[in-house]
Amino acid sequence: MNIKQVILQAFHDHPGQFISGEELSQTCGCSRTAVWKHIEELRKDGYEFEAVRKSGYRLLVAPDRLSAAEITAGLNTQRIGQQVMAHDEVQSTQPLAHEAAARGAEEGTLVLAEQQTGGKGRLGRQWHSPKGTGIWMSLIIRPAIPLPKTPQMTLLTAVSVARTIREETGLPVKIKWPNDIFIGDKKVCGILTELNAESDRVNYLVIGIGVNANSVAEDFPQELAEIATSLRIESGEQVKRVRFIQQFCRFFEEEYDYFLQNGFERVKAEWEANSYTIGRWVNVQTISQKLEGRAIALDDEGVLMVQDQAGAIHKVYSADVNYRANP
Ligand code: BTX
Repeated sequence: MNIKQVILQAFHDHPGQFISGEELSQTCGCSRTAVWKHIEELRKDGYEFEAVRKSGYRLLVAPDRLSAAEITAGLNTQRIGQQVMAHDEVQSTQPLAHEAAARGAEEGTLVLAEQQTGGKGRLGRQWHSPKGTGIWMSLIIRPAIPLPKTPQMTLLTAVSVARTIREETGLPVKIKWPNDIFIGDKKVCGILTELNAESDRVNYLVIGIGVNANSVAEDFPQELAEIATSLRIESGEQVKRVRFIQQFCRFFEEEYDYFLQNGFERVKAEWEANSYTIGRWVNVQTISQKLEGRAIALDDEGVLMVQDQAGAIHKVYSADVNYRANP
């Protein structure tokens, strides 16, 4: 942690309280003048402090800015989110995360940006990522799991995002197989999992997560107006993005550690309990096949099972799924 991070951590540990310059200088291991300089820098970053002679400093307002210091201060995890690379504007956080992972970035590293000019969806699609309104981030993980199990990480991520949204906003979210989070019939979050592997060994995964947090209706281009929504539009309230990310990291780590030790069963149960897909009639389009039927469950590996009208059960590994009226 750098000095700014240590100072923010101290204020986080003492919410609403004054901390003396002397105490801060001891905690940071630097002079009181250095503490003062860092406080001034934090002020320029948008933090507001009250300074009272003899009492010290008190943090009044922290900006909703996605900085490494802000996210790591008060983060309650062992490794997820402990390293943060925060950018203002990038094309996409995904290639940056791949580069960082290839250079040896630790598991749990987050790469995020206030704006993406070329945000990526699946299959070459685009992800609309305007400035300051959303959470556009890529998480690096290095699970020791066989390749066929890697799609389970997308489902694990979806379950963790869904829980974060539910607990932070109280909104009723549903997961659409495999990677979208919906509120009502509109998409509020998309997940893009990319893999780097050799023969049967996973080197790392980069999980891209895009959450429309504080977008208002005018932030969406016309083609998204009918299909996209944001947490703010749905709840009427501004989302504290830093807190949202911290909570996501906590839930993800909890779910991930449990998964590494005990397997997929819990994720499967939570996914099914929050599913938009299970029980619905769907049109499935895979690379080689078109299929109509009812989505009935996930199998033990996380593969979607669809039963056609003749009663045959098909396993769907990777596909686009559209919803249709009951026959
Ligand atoms: P997807 O292919 O399932 O969804 C992309 C489709 O969703 C688009 O074709 C469009 O119809 C719609 N869409 C585009 N932008 C939005 C939006 N902001 N809200 C709702 N719907 C939208 C989903 O792919 C995976 C998205 C991952 C995004 C993250 S952000 C951080 C990371 N960096 C990056 O470039 N991508 C990931």
